[in-house]
Amino acid sequence: MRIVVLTGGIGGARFLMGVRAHARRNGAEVTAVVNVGDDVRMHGLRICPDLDSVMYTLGGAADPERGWGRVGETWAIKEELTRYGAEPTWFGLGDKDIATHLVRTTMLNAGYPLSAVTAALCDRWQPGITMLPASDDRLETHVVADVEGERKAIHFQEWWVRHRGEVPTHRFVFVGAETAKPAAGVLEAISAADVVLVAPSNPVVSIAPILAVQALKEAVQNGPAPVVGVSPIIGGAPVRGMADRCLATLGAEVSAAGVAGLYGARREGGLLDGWLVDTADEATEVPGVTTRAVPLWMTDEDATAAMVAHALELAEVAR
Ligand code: GDP
Ligand code: FO1
Ligand code: CA
Repeated sequence: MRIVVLTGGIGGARFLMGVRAHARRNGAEVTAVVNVGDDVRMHGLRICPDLDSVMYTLGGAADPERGWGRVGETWAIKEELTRYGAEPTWFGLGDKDIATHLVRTTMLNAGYPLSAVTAALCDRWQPGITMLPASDDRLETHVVADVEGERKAIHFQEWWVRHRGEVPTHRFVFVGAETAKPAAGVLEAISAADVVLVAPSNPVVSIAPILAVQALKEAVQNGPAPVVGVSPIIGGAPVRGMADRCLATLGAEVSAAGVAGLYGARREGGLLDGWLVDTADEATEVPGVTTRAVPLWMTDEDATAAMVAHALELAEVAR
């Protein structure tokens, strides 16, 4: 069996731990198509937060408290940069993490596509799945917000890390999406998939930028595999992070039904055949989508693998 997962960073990485556990028990192959909208260049380095969250988590090297970056990190370079007054001082790059960005940036500067660079980095971390960036082309999430009384478009990282999303926010723009193509291997993975899972990632800034790559979205919508999503919202709130702010900006309800409404039913031109919600949201109904309620707290790998088994079962039913 071939499983493709559309995913963002921390929430998606936890979900992938369960997908990998399930796949190991059942002999399945897993490909993650990872958001690149959060990517940013800082101090001359290319940083890919969602790819790194997935790679470090599956490689057993992620910091479990922060959720991003490396466990056992040190911050000597950040302190030195601060002493130089080198901007941006609001973004924390750890020493160990910087090694990843150095290798990545050197390879990108030498002309390798991000997909090849990601594969090279994964040679070290052995995530046990194939990791593909959604696109090898530039695709960056920018946020139109009022900052100190002035409306402007700022990079997603500036909106989230510098302003904690606490500025009047108007919309999200995926810069480059019109021309970005799916990365090498993405369309092949989708057309060979037996099932496509949408991780319980942020629908607005993790999954939407992936689907903003038109050919990728169409491959999922028109492909042979059933598509099952997992709700990141439980009982009307995100488990962690900024999804509530993002959904409010779009005018969408912060609920399992609200997120499914954004994705839409595949048979009505949207994305989903099936939608997994938490037992707290049992009453959720989504027109045109087969919905099932099971526990969705990713407390450990076994609980998450059980979620994945439910998602795969639902894919059969919703097919
Ligand atoms: P990011 O890119 O690092 O922000 O991570 P993702 O976009 O992949 O995932 C963020 C989402 O994961 C948030 O909206 C959370 O609500 C969701 N999430 C985190 N932990 C859990 C969990 O245990 N269960 C569910 N259902 N969602 C979760
Ligand atoms: N998140 C923060 O809240 N503060 C930081 O200084 C920060 C630095 C950082 C560096 C590398 C990296 O891969 C991620 C980093 N993050 C940081 C996390 C990141 O901003 C977001 O959580 C994700 O982009 C959302 O998916
Ligand atoms: Ca993200």
